[in-house]
Amino acid sequence: MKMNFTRRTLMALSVAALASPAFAQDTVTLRMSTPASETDQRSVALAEVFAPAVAGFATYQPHYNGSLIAQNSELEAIASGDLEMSIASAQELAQFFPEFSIFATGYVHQDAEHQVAVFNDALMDPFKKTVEDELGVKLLAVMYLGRRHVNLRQTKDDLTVMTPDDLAGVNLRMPGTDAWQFLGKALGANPTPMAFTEIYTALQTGSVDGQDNPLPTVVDAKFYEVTNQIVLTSHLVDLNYVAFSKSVWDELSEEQQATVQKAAEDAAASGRAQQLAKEEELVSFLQDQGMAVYEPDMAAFRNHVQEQYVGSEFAASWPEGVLEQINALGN
Ligand code: KDO
Repeated sequence: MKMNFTRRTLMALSVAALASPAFAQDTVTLRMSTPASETDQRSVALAEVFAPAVAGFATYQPHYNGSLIAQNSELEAIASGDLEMSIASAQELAQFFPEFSIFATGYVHQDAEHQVAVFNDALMDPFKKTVEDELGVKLLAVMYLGRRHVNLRQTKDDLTVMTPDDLAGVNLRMPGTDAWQFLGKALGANPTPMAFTEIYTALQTGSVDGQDNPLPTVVDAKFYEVTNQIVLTSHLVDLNYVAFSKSVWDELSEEQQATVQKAAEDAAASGRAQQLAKEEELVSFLQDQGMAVYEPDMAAFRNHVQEQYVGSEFAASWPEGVLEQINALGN
């Protein structure tokens, strides 16, 4: 599905948000919507670290499993004043600002530390400013989702995936925005757009062959119950941003703003540590569940994915020199 947001739409949405219904009394209600579950480490970190830190002036009200706002519509909801917070993806931001696709591109971020270095570097300032000015959303911190891998229903005996060619004709569920679909194609698969909350049933019934997500998500969402193998492609070291309503931010005192900023950073750091630990320990858990977990020809995947981006409409939207700056912040 191609979503045609224009900058004019954004202006209208941001003006609507100025009414700021979050401030009904002297405490602010922070509704947060995510497709993630309550037990996802990003959700846990926000509930256990962010919420108590802001409790003096704000009530954190999380909504999980896409129950309040549909996946990839959260930023629009914040812009129009229907939501105060979300865990936003770069792919969702790329719907409004195509240049964000650089952070959603396969094999660009190297690891969690690299993500933090990129987010805190001056190269991010114009990206953050655009989102703030044009969408009325502040990106407070970067959360670590993890290394995305290909997770399939087929047994390894039926299909062993060593190179992108082996994924030809495989119906791989990817989230429903253009940047995600492009990545699915770049992997060599046949990407199928679908909301996160529909994946389990789609895998169970066989309406898709597989999906891609980090190991902690495969376990949290119990995808291992309805799949047989994980190909450790590490094709995207995935991130999310703690997104916060600018109109709510503007009504906070300077001290409250500093508290919110620190709370978001602390929550992101806590969630990152938990997620990294889980990634380490889950290979053996998944093997114990009978899953085949193996590494493909990494060079073949990396080269193929990178080749697809060269000359693409996404790469054309990247500000000059930013890819080099991102690479320079890595190892
Ligand atoms: C997914 O839909 O596969 C994805 O992993 C995409 C992420 O950007 C993020 O939205 C995530 O789902 C949800 O938070 C559920 O974990």
